[in-house]
Amino acid sequence: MDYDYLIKFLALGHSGVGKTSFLYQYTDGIFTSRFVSTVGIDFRQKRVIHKNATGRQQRVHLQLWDTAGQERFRSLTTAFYRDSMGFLLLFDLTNEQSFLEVRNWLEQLKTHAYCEEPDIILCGNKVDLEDRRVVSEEKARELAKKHG
Ligand SMILES: Nc1nc2c(ncn2[C@@H]2O[C@H](COP(=O)(O)OP(=O)(O)OP(=O)(O)O)[C@@H](O)[C@H]2O)c(=O)[nH]1
Ligand SMILES: [Mg+2]
Repeated sequence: MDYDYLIKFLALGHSGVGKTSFLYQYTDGIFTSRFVSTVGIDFRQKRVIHKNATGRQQRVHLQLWDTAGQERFRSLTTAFYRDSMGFLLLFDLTNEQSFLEVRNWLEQLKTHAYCEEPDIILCGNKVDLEDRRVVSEEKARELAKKHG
């Protein structure tokens, strides 16, 4: 174990919102426009150095779980929620339905996560598609605030 902290995050959200793309971009700096829907579950890793308040450097190993958004994999993917320390809940800014479904994903999380109020980051993806955007920053902030 050559790290100080192991942090496990899990990405979830409607199929096609860009979970795999988001994680791949973060770990490898690569984007592809081809859509290969995730089958079941997958994971990526990344090392980061975090400087704490006293200036000491800490080696953080990130384990990023990538779940399939498709309904048919639901029972498989929710089994991984319990081991996650935090969640990235994604929706697509150009897809109203993916935004409306955020509420359902939150319900799933509350049922299967390690606690009733897990740490969740709500993320509106595909911000580059400006002319197709249907979810405003205001609406997204409102929803995030409402659910804490
Ligand atoms: N323009 C644009 N396209 C994106 C972005 N993120 C993802 N995409 C595209 O959206 C499609 C779906 O992306 P994925 O990352 O495979 O979606 P996913 O959420 O992992 O889907 P599932 O695995 O089925 O749950 C692909 O064609 C991506 O290229 C983005 O930020 N901008
Ligand atoms: Mg995927």
